[in-house]
Amino acid sequence: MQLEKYKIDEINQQQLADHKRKFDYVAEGISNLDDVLTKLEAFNVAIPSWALGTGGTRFGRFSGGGEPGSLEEKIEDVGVIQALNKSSNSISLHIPWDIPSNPSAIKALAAQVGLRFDAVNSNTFQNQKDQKYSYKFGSLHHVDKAVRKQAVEHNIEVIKYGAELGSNALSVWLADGSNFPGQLNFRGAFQNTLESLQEIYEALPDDWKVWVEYKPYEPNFYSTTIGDWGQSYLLASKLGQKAQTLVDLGHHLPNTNIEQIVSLLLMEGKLAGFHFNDSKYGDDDLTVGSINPYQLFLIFNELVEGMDARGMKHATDIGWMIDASHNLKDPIEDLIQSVEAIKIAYAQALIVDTAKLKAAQASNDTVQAQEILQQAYRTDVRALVAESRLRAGGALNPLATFRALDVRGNLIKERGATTVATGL
Ligand code: PSV
Ligand code: MN
Ligand code: MN
Repeated sequence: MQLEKYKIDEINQQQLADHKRKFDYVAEGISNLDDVLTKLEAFNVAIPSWALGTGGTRFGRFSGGGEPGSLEEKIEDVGVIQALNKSSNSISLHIPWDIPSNPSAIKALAAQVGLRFDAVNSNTFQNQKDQKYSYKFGSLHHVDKAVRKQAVEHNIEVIKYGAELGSNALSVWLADGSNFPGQLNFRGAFQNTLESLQEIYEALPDDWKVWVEYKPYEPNFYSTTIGDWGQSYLLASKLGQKAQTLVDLGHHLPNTNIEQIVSLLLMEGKLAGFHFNDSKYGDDDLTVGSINPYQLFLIFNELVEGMDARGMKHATDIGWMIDASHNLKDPIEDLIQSVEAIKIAYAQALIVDTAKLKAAQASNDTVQAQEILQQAYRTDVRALVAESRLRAGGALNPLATFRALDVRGNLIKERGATTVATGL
């Protein structure tokens, strides 16, 4: 299904007067209003192909109905999100969960609904049908060269799919690690990983990047071979310019200062981008901004400051992607909420009075520094985000519009109540 613009406009019309009132109120206090609106309009976050079905736990899946049964239908769903929020103009594929059997047809279909392909993700954390060697004891770090070779070849195949789709980054996350002390030689595992990644790196097209994702635990619980940003950074710097570190917000031990990690990776030109989600305990993959929106704001504050300091373009110079998925909400509603939370945090960071903050830092005025950050954080910027969306031709309120147009009901009518999407 495709959402017709006039239907979105009709609903916008009903909300316009209320929106105007809220927008005028907040806009009055924003000195860099035009800049904020332009930047918000340009900002997009990629949607993961694996988040369009109800998923999230290995203990049970409870499909809500109308789930996409094919890659084509997943593209349709992202098209719906994009029509509503005008901030989701790309899709990130996980291969082989979503194999584009005819990449040029898939690329054309995506283009019809205004989408392009973001980073492609390889998968050597599960055995695939008909593969020769098992990944039970890891993939790129494996003690056996033949297993490593198989995993390297898979990554190269993923690059080829990506190149045909017009993507320009390979995202690598490894489950490689150990469950028990003594199981692994840490240096050997690291060096094998480096050697395998070097082979993958060699296969990257000139304008491509490889993003090295880290995670402290799960599925292994004693050690993970790329367990933290230091290990990822070490690999990325040994590999070269095209390799960078990917930060998944859920991949940190509780209370880690993620914004500080982000700041330093940016400083070194090694921040690939993000997998956004939220968590209370570990890699919970909950809706972005649902648990700790202040942390999200602090991360964006470092991003805006650090990217500006390096003369980087916010919208395009790093990868913005959601990696959230769980078993309760309608997946499209969940993604709409996630993108909204990201844009709110971004808008709040854009209105931080950076000159004043620098002065407060220079004079060790801790109280004033906190006041400046919280002044921005406590500003209700939702009408700014809505205005930027209206200017881009989207819905003033994407979630309410999704419900008012009964998109899920229509998808259930079209696809049935029992379809189950591929993914987690
Ligand atoms: C692993 O927990 C991860 O965050 C990686 O990004 C995977 O590719 C993704 O989840 C989907 O399983
Ligand atoms: Mn991730
Ligand atoms: Mn994860």
